Amino acid sequence: MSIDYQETIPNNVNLGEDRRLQRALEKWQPGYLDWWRDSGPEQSSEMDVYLRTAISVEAGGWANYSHVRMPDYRWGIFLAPPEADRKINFGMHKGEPAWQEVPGEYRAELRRLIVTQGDTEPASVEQQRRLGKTCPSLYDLRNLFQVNVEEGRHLWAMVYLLHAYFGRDGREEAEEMLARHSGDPDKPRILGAFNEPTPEWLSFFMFTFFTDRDGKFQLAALAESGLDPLSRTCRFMLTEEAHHMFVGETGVDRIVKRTVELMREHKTDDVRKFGAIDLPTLQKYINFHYSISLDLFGQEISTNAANYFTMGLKGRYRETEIDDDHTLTEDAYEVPEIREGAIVAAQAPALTAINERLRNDYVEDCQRGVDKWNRTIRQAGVDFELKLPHHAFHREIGAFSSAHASPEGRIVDEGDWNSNEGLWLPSIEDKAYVDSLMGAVTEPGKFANWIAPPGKGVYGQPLDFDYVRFN
Ligand code: BYC
Repeated sequence: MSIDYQETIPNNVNLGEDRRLQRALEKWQPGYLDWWRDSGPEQSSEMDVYLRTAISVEAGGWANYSHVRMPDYRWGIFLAPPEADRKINFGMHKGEPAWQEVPGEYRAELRRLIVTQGDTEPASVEQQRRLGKTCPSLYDLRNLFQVNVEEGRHLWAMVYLLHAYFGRDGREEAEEMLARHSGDPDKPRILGAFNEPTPEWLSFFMFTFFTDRDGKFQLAALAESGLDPLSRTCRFMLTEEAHHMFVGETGVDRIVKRTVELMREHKTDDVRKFGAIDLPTLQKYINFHYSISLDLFGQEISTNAANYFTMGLKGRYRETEIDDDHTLTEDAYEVPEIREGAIVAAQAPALTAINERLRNDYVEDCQRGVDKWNRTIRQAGVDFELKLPHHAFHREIGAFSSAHASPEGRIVDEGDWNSNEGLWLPSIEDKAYVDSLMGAVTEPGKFANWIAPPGKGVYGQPLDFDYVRFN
């Protein structure tokens, strides 16, 4: 079904046939647009940006590219096509038909999951608000805006579910989405990582690599949901999410490439002299963004997660491909613990360890990206390896939150932590240095000195294409 962009709210959910819902969403829309103006990408309202807009949800149909005047971007509601006779694939309702309405007994849990998911979307736009001013190229500026408009659309996706399935409470929650703000001391965003600033582009690339990847895994787990509209929404969101992680992975890779190029050219590790970001600094940024993203998976042992699973609301990553009974009532899973100052593996009921399992799937996926960056380093003949720090490092949620650990996973005391923190995480000087490199590069085909150009342009366009037109 192709999407009608003449409608006030483009959609493929037959919104026109549900006047009440349509009116409720049209009432929410001006508040959203105000929020975008006040909290979305700064000074973007005069720009025409080469954006991908979904025109249908069928394969290929969501990839339609053209220059769009930023404030005229049309955020719509798009669900992946329904799957005939879809069943619930896990938990106590396994084998029953998927729900087309919210079961009354699971209303509170579903609302909470949807609100938590929805809250992250506008949060990330707020975090990235000022990056446009210091873009390393027009290509990157365009990618930033693409990510931003899609996060805005993901908010619409969750707000649609709240309005369509949760009545008055849902409408109130939708209002709250625009009332909380990233880093606001009085009304912060719900999850920790979404209150951290994204002040410059190195942080942006790390965020889209590590934190958007949490999005991939959480959305994949929600795509397994017994609530069919939630599953269909998340399936379509995942197609968009892939681009965000591409931006992160290739962004960091291009920085690495430029760094090792300068290291070779000048036969030195100290590339700061040449205006690039040295590998030890990149390692510190990895340590930070990876560890705060690990926290987003919740505690290792979680009754919330066990309940969501048993109720059929949130599954595991690629649930149907896992070879077990999908109820997990008898199974065990390994979880880490700190015992007598050492990290040990303990067995826990698999049901309560659902968060840990999803985190482990995430870790594996992160490692694949880090391996690619290391390949770029090796190809330049440089002897250095970027590493994911140990999962105990710099954690605020779960078993490790009560202790300090080194990136290698050694439990350390407060004094040790304090004297090493600046070596393990970006120090004030590191941040100031990275900040000092940022400055807008807006000539088509030109790139900032600290980052290599990408291998190719967007959708077959050349690198010197005018991806953003300033009016
Ligand atoms: N920060 O039982 P536990 C994305 C709370 S990213 C603050 O382990 P649970 C995106 C927790 O709420 C994906 N609080 O929790 C990326 C609970 O509170 P109560 C977002 C935290 O429920 C980039 C308590 O601690 N989607 O899409 O099993 C750009 C006990 O914890 C945190 C989702 O997260 C934290 N990090 O797991 C744009 C999916 N962690 O009950 C977008 C929906 C835990 O004591 N959310 N707490 O009041 C969920 O599935 C779950 O809420 C969580 C937490 C996995 C996050």
